[in-house]
Amino acid sequence: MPKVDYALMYVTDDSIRDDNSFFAILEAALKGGATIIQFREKSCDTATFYKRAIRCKKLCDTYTIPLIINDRLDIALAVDADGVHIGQTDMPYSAVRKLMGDNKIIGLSVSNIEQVVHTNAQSADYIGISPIFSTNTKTNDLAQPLGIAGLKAIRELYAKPIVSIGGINKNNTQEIIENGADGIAVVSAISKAEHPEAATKELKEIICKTGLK
Ligand code: TZP
Ligand code: MG
Repeated sequence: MPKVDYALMYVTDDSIRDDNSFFAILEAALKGGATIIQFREKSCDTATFYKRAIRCKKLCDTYTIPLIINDRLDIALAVDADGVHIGQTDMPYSAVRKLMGDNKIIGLSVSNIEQVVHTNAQSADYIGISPIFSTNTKTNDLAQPLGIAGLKAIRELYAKPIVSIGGINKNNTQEIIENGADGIAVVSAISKAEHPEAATKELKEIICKTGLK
């Protein structure tokens, strides 16, 4: 398993249907210092998903930044992505591992303590606390935000990398890192910023200044 830097994950914004803008923002995130990319599509057809995934992979390779695919194991395999990010209602960890092999990253979203102590999370390469704060970006199936208290409780129980997602911006990043997260995952803080590259740089600076534990 390659060593992965989870400090700043840019999760692509599936509301951006124009490819030029979509890839311009992805490249801005890469230039600004995103350490890992998660490609996430929720409603497009498989052909569109695949086409974008191939382009994401090429672009991430140019910057030597790992690419994770949200939900779709088949797409992750087809484009030789670095890993996959699964949710609680996706295929279980063991089945995903069997298909992906030992050298790929598998991340799992957790929304409560029971899910953290479960073998699926304990076996995964990292977990995503989902959500840490409320957000307008994801409206479907969104659990109660866990907040900083939830992050602290999960940190006590989980030894592997923890990434937090949901409502994260430059004003709450420091607090998240200080309380034990190994990284933040953001959509709108980058995709909706007036200057996505500068916004990424700013988040990265906060993370570096705070210092990962
Ligand atoms: N999963 C939990 S919250 C979320 C996802 C994909 C959306 C996060 O978006 P934002 O804009 O960073 O709050
Ligand atoms: Mg999912």
